Amino acid sequence: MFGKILIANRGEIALRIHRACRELGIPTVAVHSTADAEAMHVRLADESVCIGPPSARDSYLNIPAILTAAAITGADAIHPGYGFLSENAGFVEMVEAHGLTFIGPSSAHIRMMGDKITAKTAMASLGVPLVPGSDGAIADVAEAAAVAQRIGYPVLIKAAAGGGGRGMKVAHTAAELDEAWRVARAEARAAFGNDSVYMEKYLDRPRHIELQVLADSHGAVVHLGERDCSLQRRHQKLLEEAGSPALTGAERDALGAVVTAGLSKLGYRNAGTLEFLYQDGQFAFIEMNTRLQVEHPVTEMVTGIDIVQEQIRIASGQRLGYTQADIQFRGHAIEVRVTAEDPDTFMPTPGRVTVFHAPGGLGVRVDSALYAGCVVPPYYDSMVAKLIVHAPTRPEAIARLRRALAEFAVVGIKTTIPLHQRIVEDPAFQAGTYTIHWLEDFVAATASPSPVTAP
Ligand code: MV4
Repeated sequence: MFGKILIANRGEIALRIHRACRELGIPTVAVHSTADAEAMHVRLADESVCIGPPSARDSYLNIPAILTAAAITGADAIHPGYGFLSENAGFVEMVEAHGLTFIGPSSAHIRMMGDKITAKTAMASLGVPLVPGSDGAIADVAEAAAVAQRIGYPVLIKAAAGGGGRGMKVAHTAAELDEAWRVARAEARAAFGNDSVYMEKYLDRPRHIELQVLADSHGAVVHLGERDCSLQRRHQKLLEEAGSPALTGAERDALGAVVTAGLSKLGYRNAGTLEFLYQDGQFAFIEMNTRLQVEHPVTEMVTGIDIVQEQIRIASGQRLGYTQADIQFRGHAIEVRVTAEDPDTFMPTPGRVTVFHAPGGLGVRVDSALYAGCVVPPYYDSMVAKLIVHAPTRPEAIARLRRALAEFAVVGIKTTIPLHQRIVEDPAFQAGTYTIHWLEDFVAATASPSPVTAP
């Protein structure tokens, strides 16, 4: 097992990783920007190193500074958390070149999944279902027209280097194809420096369902069930559930069997998440994330498995201590992401938190690095807390979420807690019938009007 782990992240996820390390008896090193000198992740870690000024580019993305921090503290492994350097294959290679262990997949698998075309090609060869679409990259608009003709409109042009919704263009008819093609190419080149694009049939009302997997370095792979992440706005998830209200246990088992067999063949290692669109009873793989995800706690609550501890054990070469048959799914879990944003306008609201009271009680978990008196800096992601509830059934989980949201006190900055309170009361949310488009319409219909400014 590792002697010391450097946590290359900040905020709630740095704390989450620290907690896993502590329970495994492993000392931790926090790294931080000058803006985070007083942050909770720095306070709790055994050691801390300042790695640069507030800008993430100069601190949490500063590879030489992070490797130097590992060297001077004698850390032998690095956990990247999510975001920042977590899916940077070049970083993984540098970590390994310095004789350290990256807690995550191989650089080759990160690179393969980072290109959405090679990811899809790999999954197709393993028998994982895909959306009908182009066989790889599309060279020119004539080829785009031919593929669209074959699969039928509407179609979606996506950037190979994209993901998370950037660089996508819909063409509803042949008349719209030329424009969609040109805009998608230009956006892909501008955003990623790579104008490789591919095409898929556009699904008009899917759910976003993802499957969590764990794979050890000896070929054993298990899945930890699915999460339904359909409740998102502008590609930012607001609420996630495990399991999906739309799925049966038999559908989960069938998908899990195909995916785990495929990943074992691929030699994938550590934690991973396969993203699917689910519509009309059909799954279609779209992307794979090779990092720990923000919403991993809902899976932990229903399986009882500490995913971060598992990542650390796997990276140290240990075998999974169980098989798929040992994994049981118990009850229902819901996570809401509390952000430092105005709940109506979504404008960021950094500043000092004067009061912080997290809810508690049976089946309530709060992952947050906030404390009374802390300052939420303006430089980073606005998520400040995750509230996770677990109960035997979905209706009970919703009742627990309502109760916990009412107890949650964050004073000094505006947060999205009032928005979550509105969602919980909505009949469509309670029925669980929503698609990826539901939340955007809900926000438009229920946001309080902005105050009118006098001339
Ligand atoms: C799609 C789609 C419909 N059809 N692909 C957006 C983010 C990226 N990960 C994939 N995305 C989509 N791909 C086909 N063939 C609709 C979306 C999409 C979406 C997907 C998941 C969660 C929220 C979304 C919001 C808008 C569009």
